[in-house]
Amino acid sequence: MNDFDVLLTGPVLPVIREGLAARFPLHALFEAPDREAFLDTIAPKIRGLVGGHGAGRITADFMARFPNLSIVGNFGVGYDGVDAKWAGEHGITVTNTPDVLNDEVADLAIGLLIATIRRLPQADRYVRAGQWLKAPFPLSNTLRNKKMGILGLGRIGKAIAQRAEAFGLSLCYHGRRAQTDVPYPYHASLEAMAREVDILMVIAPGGAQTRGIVSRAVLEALGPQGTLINVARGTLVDEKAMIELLASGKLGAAGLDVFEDEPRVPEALFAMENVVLLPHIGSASVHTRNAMGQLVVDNLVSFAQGRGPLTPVAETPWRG
Ligand code: NAP
Ligand code: 8YV
Repeated sequence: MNDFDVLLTGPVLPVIREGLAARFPLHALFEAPDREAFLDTIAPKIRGLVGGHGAGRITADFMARFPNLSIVGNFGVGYDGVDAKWAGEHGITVTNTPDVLNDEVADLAIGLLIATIRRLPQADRYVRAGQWLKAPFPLSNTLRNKKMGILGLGRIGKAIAQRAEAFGLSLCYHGRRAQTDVPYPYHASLEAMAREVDILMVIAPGGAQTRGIVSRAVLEALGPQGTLINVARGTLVDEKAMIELLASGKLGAAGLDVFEDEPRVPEALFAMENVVLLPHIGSASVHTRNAMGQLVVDNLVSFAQGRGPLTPVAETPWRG
C-alpha cells in the first residue's frame, strides 16, 4: 500500500512498528531531529496516524495539519487523548482497542482491590524492614460482607463484576443509564451509590464528560470506612479532594493505577500508608499489549484495503 503513508506520533511496540512497516511507508515523528520541518515535508502524504495514551494528545490542531488524513489508530481502549468528535466531523475514522484487554485490566483491578484492602504492599515493606521480628503485622480490613459500586459497567466493568461475584461481593453500578440485561441494582446518582457501598470501583472513560465526576461530595459519601479503586483515568477523580480526605481519615483508603498528570504522581501520596500506587499497568502484560498492538495494525490494514475499520469509536461510525 505504497500510497498510504502512516505516521507514528510516539514510540510503539515492535508488533505495531513491524506490522505497519511491512505494509505501509512508515514515519516516526518522535525520531525527527526537527519536528516542524519534518511535519511540513511529510504532512500531505500522511493518511494514517498511530498514537496512544502517553504519546501526546492527538488534537484537532494536530490532525488539521494533515490534509489527506483518513484514520487515527489509538493504542488503548480509552481514546480521551484523541479529539474524536473533531475527527468525526472531518471524515476521519478513529479506532481503539476494545475487548482484547478486558480480562487483563479486570484481573489488575481485583488485584489492586485486594492489595488495598489487605494492605499487601505495606505488609511486604514490613517484612523487608525487619518489623515482623518485633511484632505481627496489624490486622487488616476485609472483603467479607462488603458492597462494591462500579462506576462504568461496560466491557471491563462487567469483567470486574464477574470476578467480584466470585469473591462474594455484593454489587451495584452507576452509569448514564440503567442496563436491562444485568442482575445488579442501578443507581442514577453516583453520590447516593457511594453512600451505600464500601468500595467504589472506577472504570468509566476519561474526557470532558467525566472530569471530576468522583467529586469531593462523592468521596465524602464513600467515607472513612470506604475504599476507592481507580483503574480508569485520573481525570475522573478530584485528586486534590481525594488527597485531603485520605490525609484526614475522611476517606478510608485508595488503590490507584491512574493519575491526573501521569507519570507525575502527587508527592503527598507517597508517605500515606492507606494508599496503593501503581504506574498505569492495567493492561500491561506482554500478551495483552501485543494483542492491542495487533488490533491497531489490523484496523489500519483493513481500512487501507477498503474493508473498513474493525473497531471504530462511537464518534466516527463506519458508513462504508
Ligand atoms: P466501555 O465498554 O465503553 O464502558 C464504559 C462504561 O462507562 C459504560 O458502562 C458507560 O455506561 C459508562 N459511562 C460512560 N460515560 C459515562 C458518564 N459520563 N458517566 C457515567 N458513566 C459513564 O469502556 P471499557 O472498554 O470498559 O473501558 C473503560 C475505560 O477504562 C477506558 O475508557 C479507559 O479510560 C479505562 N482503561 C484503563 C486501563 C488501565 O490500564 N488502567 C486499561 C483499559 C481501559 P453508560 O453508557 O450507561 O453511561
Ligand atoms: C494502556 C489504557 O495503558 O487501554 C487503555 O485505555 O489505559 C491502557 O490499556 C494505554 O492505552 C497504553 O498507552
